[in-house]
Amino acid sequence: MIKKFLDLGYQPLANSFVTKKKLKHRENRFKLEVGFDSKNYLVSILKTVSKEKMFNKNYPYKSSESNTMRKSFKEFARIIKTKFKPKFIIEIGSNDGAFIRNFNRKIVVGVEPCKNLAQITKKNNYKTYAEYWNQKLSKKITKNKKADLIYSANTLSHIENFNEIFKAINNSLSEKGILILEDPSLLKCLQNVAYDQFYCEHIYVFSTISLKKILEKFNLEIFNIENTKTHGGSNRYFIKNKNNNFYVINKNVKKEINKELKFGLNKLSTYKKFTKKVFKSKKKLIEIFKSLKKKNLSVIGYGATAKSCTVLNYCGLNKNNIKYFYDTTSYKINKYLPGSKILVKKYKKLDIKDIDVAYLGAWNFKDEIFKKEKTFIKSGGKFIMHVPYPKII
Ligand code: JHZ
Repeated sequence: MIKKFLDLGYQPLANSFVTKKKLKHRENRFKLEVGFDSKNYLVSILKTVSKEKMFNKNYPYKSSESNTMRKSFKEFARIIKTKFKPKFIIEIGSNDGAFIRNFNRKIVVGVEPCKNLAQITKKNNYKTYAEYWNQKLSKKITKNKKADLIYSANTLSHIENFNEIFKAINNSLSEKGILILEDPSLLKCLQNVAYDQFYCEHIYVFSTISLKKILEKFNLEIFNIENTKTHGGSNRYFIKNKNNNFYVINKNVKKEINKELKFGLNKLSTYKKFTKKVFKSKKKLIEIFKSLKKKNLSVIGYGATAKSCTVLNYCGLNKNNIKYFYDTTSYKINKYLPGSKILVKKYKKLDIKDIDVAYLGAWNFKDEIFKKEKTFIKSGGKFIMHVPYPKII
């Protein structure tokens, strides 16, 4: 039984950036509500949007856009090569190739339904299937050779049909093959009051206890787990078929489960407490923007993220609060953020002569961004962060 615990209002599709021509058109909106399934411990949005509406040839998000992610994928690829020595890898959701580009073209295959992104890796001569991952595709890819390793980062939380996904994964793994999933951690999301992890694309935010239950249905189990810093705190799950006795279960798994149970991720009351914190966060953020307006300060946004879409629309912030956003992604530039209709401009180094305060939409890249903007900070420039609670820093 799924119980709703959070209502984030009517939201546009988080990555549907609006062109100038369509500024006056009505946008597609959907009710963004989040619920907890007390039987499976799964947190999900209650109304989903069809995958074709979100992941198509106009998908703007590129994993390679940040130094942090490029480095993280490179480092993990190095570890994979030394630790697992895979001869055949499949990546589900290969995006613009930030992960697969670290491997020899002969041993890796990408699956990416957003054709504009698949085009990038194809151009770089990486075998890429511009299709949605499913059983039919998995059979085609592994007709001659099963995969030693399937990797998927920030993708499984976007796919609704577990049955199709995990059956396809089971079809594709070799006897000793493993699956590695990397997705935002529900524990971190709650600890950070990062309610902006909920938007149309994030159907689920997984905990270990929920993922474990899903995997059991497909005879799969987690044999190791690592906490990573990416996207505000993620988990990297190392998964195997129960018949694969090549790996032993690391005690990290039990540790993580205990941490989650101690926090109460198995109880509805925990999510209700989170909701109260979200209300407070919203109130405080609105207050901050009001006070900046009173002082007549020049406020812009930094990083036109999907996450910002949730925050801006939930808190009712618009171009009266934030003059424009800076972003480095070419596809987003000169378009408007969905719902709030704030213009996205081509990134320029922040200059105290023009800007007093920047709202950090890409708060998950705080360290990278603060390093880049150290001159602005030294000259007295400020940032607004809304996690773990709204403040000016
Ligand atoms: P970032 C997307 O979410 C969507 P978003 C998706 N659903 C998902 O799960 C995560 O990614 C993984 C810009 N930027 O990564 C680039 C700068 O302008 O937080 C990006 O537009 N300057 C698949 O959109 C945005 O910020 C910079 O210096 O919430 C970051 O988006 C840096 C570092 C980033 O993901």
